[in-house]
Amino acid sequence: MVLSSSKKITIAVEGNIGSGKSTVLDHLSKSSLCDIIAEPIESWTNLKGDNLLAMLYNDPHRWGFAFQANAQMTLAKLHAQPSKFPVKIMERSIYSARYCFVENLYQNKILQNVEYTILKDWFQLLTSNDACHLDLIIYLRANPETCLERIKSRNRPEEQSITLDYLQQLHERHEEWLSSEIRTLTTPVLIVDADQTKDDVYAATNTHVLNLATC
Ligand code: TTP
Repeated sequence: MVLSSSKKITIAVEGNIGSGKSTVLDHLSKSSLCDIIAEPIESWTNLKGDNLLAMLYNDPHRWGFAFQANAQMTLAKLHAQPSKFPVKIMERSIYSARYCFVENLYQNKILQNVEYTILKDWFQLLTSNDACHLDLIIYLRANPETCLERIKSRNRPEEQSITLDYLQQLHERHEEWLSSEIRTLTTPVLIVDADQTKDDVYAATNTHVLNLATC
């Protein structure tokens, strides 16, 4: 990819729950060239006093639509946030909320047809202009077993009920969306083996991001 020096670029770091996105973002935040936009998880665990993330896991049929509507909106706001740095790096994007989480809830019949249609229509509207444009997706591809281990060791209270089966499903959704063999996506994707050590993951992402930031 060739970029003029004044062109700003936006990268999304994607991957299953527990694949290590926050760790990679923390590491990239040490570069003075990158503006790091963390996932708005606080606004999901404390939405004017309600913990929507916990409500989702406790009763997905009741709260799946509300959670995904809110996730879509909060992520769209982060896409629209301007950056002073050459590279803006987002944890997740409106696209993984749509193509991984909404899709998975629908395939499991947790979202009803009408809820799925409404979420898709909002998604079309929110992504119809350039505000949600991505120049690169970094896909941290990890085995669902690795993700489960990391989720258990970080021990987020809302995520106690996450099963290996759920992570395998989400892994499939990420693969369908991002894997080079099956994807229809036009945004370039850098696939990083996220089962490696942290240092190897950092090395694989760093070189790429810094090359883009300085070219
Ligand atoms: P992730 O976005 O995967 O964030 P993470 O902190 O688990 O990432 P990592 O370990 O790689 O640093 O998920 C945060 C929580 O939000 C998780 O419980 C899944 C949930 N979630 C949804 O249910 N639907 C969504 O659309 C999104 C974006 C997240």
